[in-house]
Amino acid sequence: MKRFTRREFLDTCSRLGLGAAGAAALPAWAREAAAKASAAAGRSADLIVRNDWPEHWETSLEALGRSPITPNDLFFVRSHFPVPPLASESYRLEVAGLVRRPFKFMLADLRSLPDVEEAHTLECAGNGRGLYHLPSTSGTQWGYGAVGNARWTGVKLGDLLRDTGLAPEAKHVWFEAADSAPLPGVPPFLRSIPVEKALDDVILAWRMNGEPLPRLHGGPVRVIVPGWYGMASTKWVTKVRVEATPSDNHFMAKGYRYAYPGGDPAQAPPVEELRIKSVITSPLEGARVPTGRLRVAGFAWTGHAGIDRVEVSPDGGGSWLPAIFASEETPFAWRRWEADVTLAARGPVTLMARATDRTGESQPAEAKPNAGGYGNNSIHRVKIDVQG
Ligand SMILES: Nc1nc2c(c(=O)[nH]1)N[C@H]1C(S)=C(S)[C@@H](COP(=O)(O)O)O[C@H]1N2
Ligand SMILES: [Mo]
Repeated sequence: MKRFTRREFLDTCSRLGLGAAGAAALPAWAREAAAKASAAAGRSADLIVRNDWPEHWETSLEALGRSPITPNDLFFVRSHFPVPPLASESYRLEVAGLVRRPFKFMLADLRSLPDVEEAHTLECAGNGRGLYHLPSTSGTQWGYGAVGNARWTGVKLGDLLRDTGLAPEAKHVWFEAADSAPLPGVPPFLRSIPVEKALDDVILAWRMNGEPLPRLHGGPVRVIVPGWYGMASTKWVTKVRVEATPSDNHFMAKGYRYAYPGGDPAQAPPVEELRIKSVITSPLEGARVPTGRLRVAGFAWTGHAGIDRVEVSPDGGGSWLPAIFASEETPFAWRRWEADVTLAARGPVTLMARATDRTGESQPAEAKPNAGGYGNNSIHRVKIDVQG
């Protein structure tokens, strides 16, 4: 097992906000988890490591472009704390709070219920943070690949809640998880969603792309909140707590808010639904291509509105032509699109892709920067070089 050098150890502690004093107090299980994570030498070379531990791993655009379903070992990872030790055999999911019949489910109980398998796109709210222009934003400087699309298998949370029954005052569903900061004093990751969303399409998933849910992605069981940014999809969920009010946890009240410069922080709107967005996965930045016809391809995704169209510009926004969809439409899964452009002249070219949803909302040329660096859905520009 890899040993932490003192330097790595202190770096990790400072990233966790623990300070040097914290390092000495780090419990053995956390040190072990850290060593295991570092030993993840099997990690695919297509993952860009933005932070080693806790894991902030991003998928390269080239890898994303290979298939509409992102394979598990290429799927981006974003954890606030170390992966918790949570065994399938002893796993329990408690459903409590404003329910008529509180219950503790074992994994086998969950698996015996009718299941669904649905492809949903998961995007970190901070995806694209590193691409915002000034003012600079703190947090992991993600590029384009803190997003992926997987098939999630599990039970509909609504089915479970209809079984346990809801009290009339039930308005919000809180998700407690098994992960925690290695030291006391740091709030746990705890988010809630409105009960209407919980009853509608939320999945408690134990399989990802047909395999048991990997621990890095929240195994044995995680929440998938379709159409919302990734922070809503609690990994390692251990308790579903039905309450009358939303959670006032740090990650609800302070984190994940669109705090625009000059705005009142108390009024900052919460980060919830995915914004309409598209990326170009081919060609890649810096590609050298011959004159003539070029296939441009990528993905587009959004929240409840659904995608209406994608347009591609072969000349930095001077003209736009429609892309065609190359994958089926299912709710909250991205769609692959393609367009053939003709490049007549040699020289540098800026390709652009712009998606529009069914309410008519299009991607902005530049998304409005906000203190947390959330929701960057600026139009993707790819500079290529057309050669003879
Ligand atoms: N318990 C728990 N759930 C969590 C997180 C976390 O740190 N702890 N991170 C959230 C965030 S910010 C994102 S973007 C997604 C990332 O899921 P992934 O690592 O499977 O890609 O998980 C969410 N669920
Ligand atoms: Mo995230």
